[in-house]
Amino acid sequence: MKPSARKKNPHKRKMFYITTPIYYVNDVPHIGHAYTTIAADVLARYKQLRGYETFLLTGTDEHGQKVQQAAVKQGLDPQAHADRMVVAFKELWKRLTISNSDFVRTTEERHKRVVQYVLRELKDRNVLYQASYEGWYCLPDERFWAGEDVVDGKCPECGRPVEHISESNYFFKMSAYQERLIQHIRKHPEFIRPDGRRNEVIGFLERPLEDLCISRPRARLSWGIPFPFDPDYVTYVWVDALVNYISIPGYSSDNRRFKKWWPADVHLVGKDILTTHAVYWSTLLMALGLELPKTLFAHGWWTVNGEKMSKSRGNVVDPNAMADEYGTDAFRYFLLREVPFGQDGDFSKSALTARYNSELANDLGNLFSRTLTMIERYSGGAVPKPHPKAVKMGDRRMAARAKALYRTVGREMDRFAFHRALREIWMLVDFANRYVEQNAPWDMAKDPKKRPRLDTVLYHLAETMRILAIHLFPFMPMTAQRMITEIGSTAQLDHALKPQDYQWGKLKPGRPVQKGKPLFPRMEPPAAVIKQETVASATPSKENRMESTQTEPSLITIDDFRKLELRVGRVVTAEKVAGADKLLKLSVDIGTDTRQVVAGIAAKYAPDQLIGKSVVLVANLKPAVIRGIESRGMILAAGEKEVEALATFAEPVSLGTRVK
Ligand code: ME8
Repeated sequence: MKPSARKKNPHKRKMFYITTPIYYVNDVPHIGHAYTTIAADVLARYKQLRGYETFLLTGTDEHGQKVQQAAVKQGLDPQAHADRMVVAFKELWKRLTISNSDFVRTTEERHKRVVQYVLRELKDRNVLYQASYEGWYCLPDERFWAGEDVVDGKCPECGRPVEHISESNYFFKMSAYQERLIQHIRKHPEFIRPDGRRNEVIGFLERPLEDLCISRPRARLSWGIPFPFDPDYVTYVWVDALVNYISIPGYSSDNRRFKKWWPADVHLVGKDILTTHAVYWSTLLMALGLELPKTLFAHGWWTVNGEKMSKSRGNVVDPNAMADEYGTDAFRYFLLREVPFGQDGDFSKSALTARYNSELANDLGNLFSRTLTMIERYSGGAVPKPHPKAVKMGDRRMAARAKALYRTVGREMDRFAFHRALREIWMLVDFANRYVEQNAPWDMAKDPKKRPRLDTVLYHLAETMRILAIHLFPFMPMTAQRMITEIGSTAQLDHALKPQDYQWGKLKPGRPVQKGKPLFPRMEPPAAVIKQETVASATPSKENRMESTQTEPSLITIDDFRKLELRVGRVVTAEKVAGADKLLKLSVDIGTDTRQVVAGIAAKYAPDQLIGKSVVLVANLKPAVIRGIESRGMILAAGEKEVEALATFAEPVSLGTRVK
C-alpha cells in the first residue's frame, strides 16, 4: 500500500481471519452445519463493515474411513462421492449468502502438499516415532481409546461400539506439550471461549496426555493423504483436516500471505470438536513452531423439537427447506437470536414462526413499511429535511440511541453475544415504534403549521432506518441492503463503511424513497402452534379449567417455582383484538425487550387504562399464537372466572426486575 493510500484509509490496517470446521462429506448439510457457518459469516461481515480486511474460510473434510464407507454404500469411489456431495455444501452456502473468501476441499493438491510438508516437518523436528499399538477404535469418531476409557465396549464420547485393533503406526509426541498447553490456556483467557468450555479442556488436561496416533495403515484404510516418507501409511483424517487452517492461507507455499493471516483470529467450532482443536491442533502448532489461533469458540448443540437430530429419527432439518419457507435472512436471524451463542438450543418451526411474525414482520417490517408509507404520503416520496428548531427531546433521544448502537452492538459482537447484539438493535426498533405512536405524524399532517415538526419526525424515522439497516446487515444482508436502498441511501453494505457513516444525520434529505414489497410478509403459524392457542390467555379456557378441577392440588418445590421467570414490565401500547371481546394485544416493556402479549382482560380494562401500568410478566412462557397474534409471555391478574385486578406494584420498581 502506498503511504498516500494509507492516509486516506480511515481505519488502521486491520485483519480478521475466521474459520468454520470443514464438514464431512458423508452426508448432506443440516442446520447444525448452517449454524456455525452463518455465525462465522455474521462475524466476518460485521468486521468487514467496520473496516477490517477479512478472510472467511470454510470447506469440506473428504478423507477418512467415514467418507470411504459412505462412498461404498453409494457404490461410488470416494473421490466421485466427494465430488458429488461437495455441491450440496457449496450450493447451500450460496443460498444462505455466506461470504466465504475460499472453500477448501481436503482432496485438493494445494492442501495435500501442505499436509505432506507438515508430516516431514514433524519428522525432521523429531516429534514423530513409530510404535506398535493396541487399542480400541471408534470408527465414526475415528479415534483410538485406551481400554480404561471404553465403557461396556462403547466409545466414551459417542456411545457407539468400538473395535479392538492392533497395528504399527506413527505417533506424534503430543504428551511433550501438555504443560505448555496448560500454561497457554491459563495465560490467555480469550483462547478458549466460552469460559465453561475452557474449564472442560483444563479438566481434560488434568490427566496425563497421551501421544497421538497420526497414521493409518494403508492396508486397512486407503482413502487418505499418503505419508511422504512411508508409502504404507495414510494420514489420520483429523491431522489432515486441521491443517486446512494453515494450508489455505499459504503455510509453506506463500510466506507473505501466511504471515498476513496467521494466527487466525477465531476458529469457530461446535462443542463436539473442541478437544481435537484445543489439544491436537494446539500441540501440532507448537511442534511446528507456529503461533496458536487467538480464539477457539465452541458453540452449543441444536436439538429439534426437544430431540437429538438424527437420520434414524427422521428429524434432520434441511436448511434449504427453511430458507424456502421463511427466507434466508429470517432463518439466519432466528438461529442467532433464539439461543445465546455457546449454549445448547432447540429448533422448532413454531418458535421460528413466532419470532418471524412478532419480531420481523411486526416490529421491524411494520416500522419500516410505515416509515416509507408516511414519507410517500406526507413528504412527496422524498426524505424530508429536518428543521433544527423543531427538534424535540424525544428526537434527540432516538438519535442518541441510534448512534450508541455502534458501541453497544460492537461490544456484544466482540464477545460473540449475537443474541444480545440483536436485542440492542431491537431496543431501537421498539423505541422507534413507540416514537411513531407518540408523535402520530398522521395528526401533524392535518395541520400545515406542524409541517416543520412533521418533516423532522419523518427524517428522524428515515435516518433511524438507515442506522438500523447498517447494524442488521451482518445478520440479514439482503434485507438490510434493501432497507438502505429503499430509504434512499446509496451505501453498499458489503464494503467497509467510514466511521462517520455510523453517525447521525448522514441520510441526505431530498433523496427519493422507493417502497417495495413487505420485508417480511406475515406467515401462517404451523398447525402445532394453533393448538396452543389457549396458553397465554389470562382467563383460563374451558379446557384448562376442566383440567384444573380434575387434578388434585399438589405442592411444588422452590425449584419448580424458580423455573418461572417473572419480571416487572410496563404496558406501552394496548389495543383490542378484532373479533375477540375478551382479548387485548399489549406491548410490555421489560427493560431489555418489549414483549407482545395477548391477555384476556378486555372485559375489565379499556386499552387506555392500561398504558403506563406496571405489571408482572411471565417472561419465559413458550410463545403461543392467539387469534393469529403471537403472545410472548403472560401478565398476572387476580380473579377466578373473570379478571378482577392486575398484579402491580405499590412502589416504583425498575423495568425488568425479577419478581421472586
Ligand atoms: O466434525 N448443533 O465435521 P462434521 C450445532 N470434519 N452444530 C452442529 C450440529 C448440531 N446439532 N451438528 C453439527 C467434523 N454441527 C470434522 C471437522 S475441522 C478441522 C474438522 C456443526 O461434518 C458444528 O460446527 O461432523 C460441529 O462442530 C460440526 O458441524 C461438525 O461437522
